[in-house]
Amino acid sequence: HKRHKQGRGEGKLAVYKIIAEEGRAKRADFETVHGVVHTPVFMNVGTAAAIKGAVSTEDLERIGTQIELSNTYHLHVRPGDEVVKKMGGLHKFMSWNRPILTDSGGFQVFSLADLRKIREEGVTFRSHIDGRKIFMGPEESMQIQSNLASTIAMAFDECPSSVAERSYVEQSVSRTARWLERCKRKMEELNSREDTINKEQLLFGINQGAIYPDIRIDHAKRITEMELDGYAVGGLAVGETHEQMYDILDQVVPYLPKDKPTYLMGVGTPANILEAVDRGVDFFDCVYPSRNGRHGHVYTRHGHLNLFNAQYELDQRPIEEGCQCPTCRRYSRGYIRHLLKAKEMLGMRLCVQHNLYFYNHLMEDIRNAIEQGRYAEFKRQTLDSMAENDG
Ligand code: PRF
Ligand code: ZN
Repeated sequence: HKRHKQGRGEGKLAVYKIIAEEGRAKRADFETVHGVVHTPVFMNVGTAAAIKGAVSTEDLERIGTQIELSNTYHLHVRPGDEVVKKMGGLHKFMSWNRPILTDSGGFQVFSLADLRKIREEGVTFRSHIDGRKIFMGPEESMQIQSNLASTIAMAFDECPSSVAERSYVEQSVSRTARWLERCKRKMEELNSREDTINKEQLLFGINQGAIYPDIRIDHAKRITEMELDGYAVGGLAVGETHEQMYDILDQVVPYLPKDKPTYLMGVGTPANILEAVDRGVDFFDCVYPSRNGRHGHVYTRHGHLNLFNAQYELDQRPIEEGCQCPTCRRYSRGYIRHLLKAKEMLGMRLCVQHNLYFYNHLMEDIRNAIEQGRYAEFKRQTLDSMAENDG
């Protein structure tokens, strides 16, 4: 099934090949028009077509980033998706030629914008930049993502609060399911247009249902029938406990197609990722490594450090002994602490680079462990070791 059938045209490249399995954990290769993604993978977050912390796309290549994630909402507000289209699409605009996934805007509208109204047609909100009134529905989101020309577009969804009442979640999820049908139709139309930059743009559906397993399972069955290119679990890591999140994954992932990518949106800590891989997830994204890095908070296999702490003033060791990232190959904890305290941009940049490398490298170790059938052991050891200094 090399080329998935589309409404019109000759179909698009989306080959998902499982290389190894251990329990529910999958090690797969996902081939797209912009290259292969080896999963499990952590997507590096560049919300507004930039990794915060002054990390360039050249840096990303150097630290082993396979796929970058940007946001429909942010790029629509600034500089405008029409501008990105005229600049040749997001890949050319950012000078990044590996895969890009764009989130649909749904989640960002609910979490960032001044939300006005959700109706069957879509959502009306005010931009967090200039207060301008904007309407976005499934068709608008697909149009914007088509203009951006990402490798993978996400469906336009609503992410209800983790504490939303059952009756609200039921009607929200059925609307999200109807929105998905509109997304699919619109995407097929856009992919068949002459002036579309990426005519092989893929569409991932998003499972919702808060913490109600039966609503989630019904929705998962419904969207699986739509034969999309991949499936995400949304609406998690939004205030529920980690145990509740793992429990939902245990119950829902088995209803999503095993022979397609599974993406857990907005997750998470290294421990969350290790647990979710064990439950069949193979795509992740999260702002933690970049956001924490900007605050001098860095990850190591023996727990995290805060480089603002006085104990690192005269520390000549790298952030992590043996780390092969561009930061650790060259700079000491003491020097980076000085940069951070002096508010030199380089301090943030060095921390963010290390953290992204840490996540990318953790994923590489995860992939190797699954291939070698020692994932259970790897997960246990890594969790134990990372907890050492994290109390
Ligand atoms: N929907 C979308 N993007 C998201 C989420 C979601 O539910 C989440 C939830 N963790 C993060 N990003 N479209
Ligand atoms: Zn490092």
